[in-house]
Amino acid sequence: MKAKKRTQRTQTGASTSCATAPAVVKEAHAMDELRSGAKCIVDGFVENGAEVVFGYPGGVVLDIFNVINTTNLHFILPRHEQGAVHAADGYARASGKVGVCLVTSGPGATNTITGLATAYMDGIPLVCVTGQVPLTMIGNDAFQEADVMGITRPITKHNFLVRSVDDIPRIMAEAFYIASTGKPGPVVVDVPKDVQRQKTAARKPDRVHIRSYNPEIHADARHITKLAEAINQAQRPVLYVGGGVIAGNAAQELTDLAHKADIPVTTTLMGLGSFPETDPLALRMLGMHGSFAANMAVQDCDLLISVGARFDDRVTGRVDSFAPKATVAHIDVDRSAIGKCIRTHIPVQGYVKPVLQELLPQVRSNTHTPWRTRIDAWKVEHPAFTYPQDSKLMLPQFVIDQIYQVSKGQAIIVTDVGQHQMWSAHFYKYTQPRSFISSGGLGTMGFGLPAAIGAQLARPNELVVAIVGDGGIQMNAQELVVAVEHKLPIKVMILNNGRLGMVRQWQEIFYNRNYSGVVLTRSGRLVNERIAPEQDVYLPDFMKLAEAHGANGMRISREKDVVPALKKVFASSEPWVMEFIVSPEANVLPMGPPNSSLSDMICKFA
Ligand SMILES: Cc1ncc(C[n+]2csc(CCOP(=O)(O)OP(=O)(O)O)c2C)c(N)n1
Repeated sequence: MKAKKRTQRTQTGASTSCATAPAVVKEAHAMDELRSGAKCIVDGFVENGAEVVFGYPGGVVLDIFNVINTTNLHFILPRHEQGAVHAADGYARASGKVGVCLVTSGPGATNTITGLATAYMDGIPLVCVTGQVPLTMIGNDAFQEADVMGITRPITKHNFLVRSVDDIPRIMAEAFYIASTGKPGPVVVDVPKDVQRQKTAARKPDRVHIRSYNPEIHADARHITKLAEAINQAQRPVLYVGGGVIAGNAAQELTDLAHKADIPVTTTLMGLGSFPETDPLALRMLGMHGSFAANMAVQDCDLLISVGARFDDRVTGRVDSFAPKATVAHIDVDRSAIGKCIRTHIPVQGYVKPVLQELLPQVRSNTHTPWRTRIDAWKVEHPAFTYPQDSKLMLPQFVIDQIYQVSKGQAIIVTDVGQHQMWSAHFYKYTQPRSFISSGGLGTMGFGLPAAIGAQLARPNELVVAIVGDGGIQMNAQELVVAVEHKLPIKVMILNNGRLGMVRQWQEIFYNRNYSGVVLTRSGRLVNERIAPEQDVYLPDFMKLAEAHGANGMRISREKDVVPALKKVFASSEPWVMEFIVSPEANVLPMGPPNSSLSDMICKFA
């Protein structure tokens, strides 16, 4: 192939040349035989460290599928491309490695969109190879053609349209590099069918160099010193920690800093597990459904140190009244996140791990006894987290509490989106990074089951528990068969309240109980405001669904059966679906009404 010089602008701001360095091609010619583009893609997965590929076939990727089974790659066939991306995402979150998926053009590619956007919002490294119609047919409305570059541009860190087979080894290396460096994110490689069939002698370059994309970021030492001085002087400091600490493998350094300088720590949903929630310094989660102590501490602190968090609106509420007394410091690898939502007084751009390592020796060993005493009083005033003890119906919070007790806090919890997600954050205490996996930024229902499959593949010897709602599980329930096929012993816990619970909660509070479009009963209407657990009016029948997919099932509606059932299922090496019939009217508390100040949170309903 003759290498054509073409330069394209990327979302990363990088300007990448799609031409292969002639020297590389020539050298390879001399040494090795030619490979097809399809083979280069599959080899590219292996050469760049992938072990598991989640893929779904179709016309324009048949050449790739023809060679993928000649490698040692562990190939998994999810039953929907959305499932493939979420599974790759769960694998990436649980392992810290790049998740990989492979899909066909047109509908195969468009089915990945929600998964890519989910990964993009949470900064998860993925490489997604999409087949494309032949180069000559692009733009002709060819069969199964979709403008993957156009569609994925705003929801990926970068995307490539491969125009020359000679570029594939280099582009594959660049895709993995871009996905995993700086703030991680998903990268799409769109490969036309004719390019897959052409031959090349090109090989993976020794090193990746992308003009205008330089993720080798070294924080300014003066900014770190300024932050250390602020920490040494602060009377009421708080560490506000996000998923960046987990992505940056900096949980130990963060914990060391908190202990050395005696700084209370609150985490975002994505930051759960970055600091042990059992530690006396833990304030637990902050924000809309955060703990009273965490939110009050943020509102009253004189120094707020954000580490790998992005001041999301679910955290800040009204930004003009967020942390009003604080000097704000922000450590983040992503420069664009600093100062985006909130005025930052001490910006530190850099990878959190080396920044914290450099910061630590400059920080004095300290105690903040009056501040800790005030915080302890908030913890007593509204303990994090509680639920009513006098409910007639089984409460979902109780079930999660028991999951925590029986698993001894050692499970990897993967959630879907809704009330159960927040309760999983409240009633399970996380002490290890990568032990809580959830779609935070996009809030994607349907994420939980496939992500749990990915997590179990990444961590085969650990207990993986998917906590899902009866609504969200129906969005990707087909993936259950994958767990059975690959003997993945995931435990799926469906908290069945017969409602789209989180939406019902908002309708109860903000729409005068007009329960519109949220009831998941046989009639689709509210038969009885408080459905008795024995009344089997919910559809689908999740036990039959489990059976149809070859999984074990168990339905539980009495509190006294929960612990023995959990013990049995956690000891099993098979996949299980457990359905808990829970109160349809439980609410997630505390709750900050949207766009209100953190100070105005509701801790109890009248
Ligand atoms: C794909 C998608 N569609 C819609 C929503 C809006 N939404 C957020 S929570 C929720 C209800 C979830 O219900 P369920 O899965 O039963 O969980 P629960 O809240 O009852 O725990 C909905 C519809 C969403 N987050 N994602």
